[in-house]
Amino acid sequence: MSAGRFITFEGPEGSGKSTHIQELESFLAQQGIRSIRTREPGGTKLGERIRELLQHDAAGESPVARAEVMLFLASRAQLVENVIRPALAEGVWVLADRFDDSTFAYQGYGRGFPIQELRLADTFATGGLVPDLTFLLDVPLSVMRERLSERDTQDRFEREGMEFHRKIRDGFLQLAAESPDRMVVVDSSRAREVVRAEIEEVVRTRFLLQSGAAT
Ligand code: Z5A
Repeated sequence: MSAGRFITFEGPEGSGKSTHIQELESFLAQQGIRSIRTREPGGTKLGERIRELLQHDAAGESPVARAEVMLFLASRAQLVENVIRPALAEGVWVLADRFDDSTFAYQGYGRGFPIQELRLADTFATGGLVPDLTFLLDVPLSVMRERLSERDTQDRFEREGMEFHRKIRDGFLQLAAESPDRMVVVDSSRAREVVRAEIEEVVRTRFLLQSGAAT
C-alpha cells in the first residue's frame, strides 16, 4: 500500500480554501482515492476547543501573542499525531485547511515573531512533518474584503485592520518564493471553475500521471 499524500491549502481569509478543498475531495473520490479533510485550528476534539479559545475568546480573555502561538501549535500537535499521520500511514490522502505556513504568515509576518524561532517550535509540534504540496490561494485585499463583508459575524482575526492583512498576504507570497517546489501560488480571484481546474491539473501532474491513476 502506498502512503497517502499530504496537501495543505493556505491563504488569507476568504481566499477559497474551504471551497477548493471540497472540490479536490470530490475529484480524488472520482479517481478512487480516499481522502480526509482537516482544519486548523481544530480537527480534533481538543483542537476544536482550542479554536474556540483562539477565535472567540471563549476563556473570557484574549490570549497574549505568545500564548496564541502555543495554542496554535498545541492544536497542530494533536492533529498531526492523532489524525494526519495515522491517515497517511493507511494510504489516505489528507487535505488540510491551513497548516504551519499560517503560523509563519500570521504570527511571523503578521505579529512580528522571528520566523526561525517559530520554525523550531513548529518542528517540535509536528515532529518534522512537511506537506507534499501546498496551494497558496492568493487574492488581493480588495477581493478578500468584498468576500468577508458578506458575513454576518467576524472572528478575532477577521476584525484585524487591513495593514495586518496586507502583511499576511505579503508573508505568504514570501514563503512561497522560498519553497517553490512545495508551494504553488494560485490566483484565486478568478472564477471558481478556473481555479478548480488549475488545482486539479497540478495534482494530476504531480501525483496521478506517474502512477497511471488519472482519468
Ligand atoms: N491562524 C493563525 O493565525 N495561525 C495559525 O497557525 C493558523 C491559523 C493555523 C482561522 O480562521 C484563523 O486562524 C485565520 C488564521 C488564523 N484567520 N482568520 N480569520 P478560519 O479557519 O475560520 O478562517 P479562514 O481559514 O480564513 O477561512 P475562511 O475565512 O472561511 O475562508 P476560506 O476557507 O479561504 O474561503 P471560502 O469559505 O472557501 O470562501 C469564501 C467565500 O468566497 C465563500 O462565499 C465562497 O463561496 C466564495 N468564493 C470562493 N472562491 C471563489 C471564487 N473563485 N470566486 C468567487 N467567490 C468565491
